[in-house]
Amino acid sequence: NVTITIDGQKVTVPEGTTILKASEQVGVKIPTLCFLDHVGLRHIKHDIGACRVCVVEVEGKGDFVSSCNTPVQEGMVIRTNTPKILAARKLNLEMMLSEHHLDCPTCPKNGICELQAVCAELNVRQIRPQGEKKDLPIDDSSPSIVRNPNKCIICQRCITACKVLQSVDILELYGNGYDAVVRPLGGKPIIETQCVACGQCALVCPTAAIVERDDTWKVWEAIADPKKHVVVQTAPATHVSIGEAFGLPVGTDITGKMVSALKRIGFDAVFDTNWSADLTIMEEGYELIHRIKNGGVLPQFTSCSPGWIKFLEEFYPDLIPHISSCKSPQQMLGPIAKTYYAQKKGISPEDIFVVSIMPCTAKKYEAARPEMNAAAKFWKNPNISRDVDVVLTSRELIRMIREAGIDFAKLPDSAYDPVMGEGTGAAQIFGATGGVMEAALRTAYEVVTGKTLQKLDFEDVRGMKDIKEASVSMNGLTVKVLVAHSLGAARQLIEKVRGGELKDYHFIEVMTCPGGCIGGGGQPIPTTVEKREMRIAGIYERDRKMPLRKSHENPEIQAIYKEFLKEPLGHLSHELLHTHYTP
Ligand code: HC0
Repeated sequence: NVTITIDGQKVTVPEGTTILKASEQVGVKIPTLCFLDHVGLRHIKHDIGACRVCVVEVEGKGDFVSSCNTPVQEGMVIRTNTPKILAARKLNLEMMLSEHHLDCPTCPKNGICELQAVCAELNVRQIRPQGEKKDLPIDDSSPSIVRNPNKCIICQRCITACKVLQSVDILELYGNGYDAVVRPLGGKPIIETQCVACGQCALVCPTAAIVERDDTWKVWEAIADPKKHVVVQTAPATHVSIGEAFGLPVGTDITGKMVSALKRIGFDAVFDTNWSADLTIMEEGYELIHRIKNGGVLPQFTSCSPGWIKFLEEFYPDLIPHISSCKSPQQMLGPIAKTYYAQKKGISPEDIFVVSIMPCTAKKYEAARPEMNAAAKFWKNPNISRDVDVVLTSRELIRMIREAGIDFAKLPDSAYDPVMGEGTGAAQIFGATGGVMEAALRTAYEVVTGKTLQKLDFEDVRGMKDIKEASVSMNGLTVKVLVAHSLGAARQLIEKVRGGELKDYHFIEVMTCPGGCIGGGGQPIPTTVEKREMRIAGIYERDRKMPLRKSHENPEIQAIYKEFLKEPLGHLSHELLHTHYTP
């Protein structure tokens, strides 16, 4: 241990602790801008000390030091708030602002910008340096994210998220000094790189240099069109994530309020992606059983996280035969809305407009994939639009609720609409890492053994450990499964699959983002380690309270098989719910 003095207070901390972290222990909050330690996985942190906003004075050292990356040493005497330090921090911020486009009222990060917040905290009231504003082109080539390099403050958090967390590594720092810029490799448009659209860069960007593409206007227009029957689906993770933006405790189950808000916004029907998550379990569970019985390619990989699919296509195309042929729950609900629901309601599928509320930026990309137009093929009618017309992230829905003047916290609860409104606890846990696997095991066990599963909670696959493992005995066969979240962790696993080390495993779940979808790139900002864990806790609490906790017990799932699909993996399922990827 090391004993130091911070602003006159003595404190003892473990060796290696940074000045920033030690200060927290004596109740001193040092402002930071480029520093990042809120990924919560594999100790990933980003402490390049570039912004110089966290500087402090250490007695005996001439210059100020950045506190985020300076470890304490025995006997250090540190000052964090002398007039000289405060002036230096302000000047560093003013230099940044002198080059920054100060269009804050119309900026997509207005209100959640860290640069704005730090300036407010440090009482910055003037900009003395004369800097030149950059005028670089905006890159909106991706269906998921938009990059505005003019707003970049070179903190390089996005590079760490892309390279270290996700192992995708398509961003680089280019140039020096004023000309320095973070850009996709080689200065290409994002769409021409191996970007998987996960949006983790947007989640950690302190300004609006990388943001989600805003598609809210398309939804307002559809709702205003009297000819359109506009339906919406809500992803599992959104059930516990929207409330925090409206002052409710992180992880609060706001399902009923979210449905009320969507109805007030004007949607004609509100459905739950939890319903189609249950449908996915039926199809994917039967697919797994089929592969095991018939010597199919194993281990089977989950296919619901579109960043993961893109990652495999880009980096491991030889492993594509391992991916389940099931579409994701989002992409199952879309074509069912334009076929089964359309028929049941007597609505022309041409008039149905499907909106998704997702925690994920990659879902925008997924919906835009060319093969996701099963409804048009089913009806042989090119006038039917894509299976899912518009995907909005959690952040976009939050903006729409604000725009509509809805006092979210005071909303009463409403129920989802019938046909695709019911979801089980198994579907709810899809939103957390390990949840798809746990849901699949709950159903597979009962289907294979014909017995009732006594203990529904598979604790081994829960939690923030990056790679998790479980095994379950079913009629003499030990089914072995693995779970990974973040693409960096997934890469470690699938390197082993490629090397033939995991031959005796049956099923692998991969979620692109840390913590699973509750940590998705479209989630409320900031998404810290603590928030990820609180959202996960909210997910499992909702599961515990659900009257039905196994996908095959969902009465609306039983109904669609009886009335329409007939059986899992049947002819109609293949036409509407499955797809294939070309290596
Ligand atoms: Fe997820 Fe999904 S669980 S990917 O994380 O499978 O985005 O929440 O909607 O589709 O259901 C995201 C979340 C979904 C899908 C579901 C799956």
